[in-house]
Amino acid sequence: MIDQQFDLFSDNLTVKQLPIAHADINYYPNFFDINTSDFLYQKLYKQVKWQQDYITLYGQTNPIPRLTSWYGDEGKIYTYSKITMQPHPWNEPLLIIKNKLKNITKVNFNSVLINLYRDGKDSVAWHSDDEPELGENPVIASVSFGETRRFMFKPKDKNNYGKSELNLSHGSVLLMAGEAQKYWLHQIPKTSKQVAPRINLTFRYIIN
Ligand SMILES: O=C(O)CCC(=O)C(=O)O
Repeated sequence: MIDQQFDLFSDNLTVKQLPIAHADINYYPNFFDINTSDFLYQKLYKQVKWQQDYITLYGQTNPIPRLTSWYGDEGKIYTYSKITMQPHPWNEPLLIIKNKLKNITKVNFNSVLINLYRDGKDSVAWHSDDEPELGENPVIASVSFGETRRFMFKPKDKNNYGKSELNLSHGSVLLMAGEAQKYWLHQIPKTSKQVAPRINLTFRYIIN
């Protein structure tokens, strides 16, 4: 990873660039300080309207291995894996995060998908965030609170490039841009280790 250090609006932010082809991936390990991260984790854990969704594959319906929720501007509906989500209105902790993200992105995000990984059995399988409502080459800001979990990338074209991974820690932001969603898949694998819960928020811009 390539390290840089610079000041943004008096924050002394460290940013690491992940050198993977066709993608613009930047990781900010301490985007939120520890006290703010603890505060936001608690608020989100209690206030988010968590739901359990189900997925049907080959005629079998199973719960997806995490709880989720979708917040955003009115009318910003999101569909993935045949699950359609209607937005809840923004709440206070989400607006704090969304506003601070403006320091590193030029995007006024209009929605956010929130995941709660309750323990090591919770995960998200290989996928890319390439749904049509996100447009071409979306900018996605992925914010993590709670337990550190492995985040892995692999190329869609198996003949090209190798896998890449990093650990997403409490208070961090991973910014995915460029052609990241076109060329790469990502996942949070399960772990057999005893791990505490983790909340992840992926801020998005729905174009329609
Ligand atoms: O939890 C994460 O870091 C990734 C979440 C993710 O990939 C998604 O919600 O699409």
